[in-house]
Amino acid sequence: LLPGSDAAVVVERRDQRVPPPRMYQVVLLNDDFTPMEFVVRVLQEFFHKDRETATQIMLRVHVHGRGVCGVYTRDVATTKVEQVLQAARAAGHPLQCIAEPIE
Ligand code: TYC
Repeated sequence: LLPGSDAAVVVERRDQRVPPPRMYQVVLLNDDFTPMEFVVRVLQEFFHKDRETATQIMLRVHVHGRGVCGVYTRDVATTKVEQVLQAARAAGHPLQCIAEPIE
C-alpha cells in the first residue's frame, strides 16, 4: 500500500479442500490361452503382489472370469493396463485387462 492510502487489502479466505480423485480398478479378464504362470508373473511385476497373492488373484480370474488387480488414480490405472497389454502382446498371449471407475 502507498503511505497514507486508505485502500485496504482484502484477502478472501477460500476453501482449499479438493475432492479426492476418482479411483479406477484395474481388472484382469480370463481367456482360454494365456498360461497361468504368465498371469502370476504379470501380477507380481506390475502390481507388486507377492507370489501367493498373485496366484490367488489369477485363480479368481480363471474361475470367476475377472478379478481386480488393484485400485489407482486414472493415469496410474491406464499405465498399468498398457503395461499388461504390451507384455501380453510381446509374449503372444491374448490376455485382456481393463480399467473401470469405481463408485
Ligand atoms: N484360463 C487360463 C488358463 O487356463 C489362465 C488365465 C488366468 C488366463 C487369468 C487369463 O486373466 C487370466 N490357462
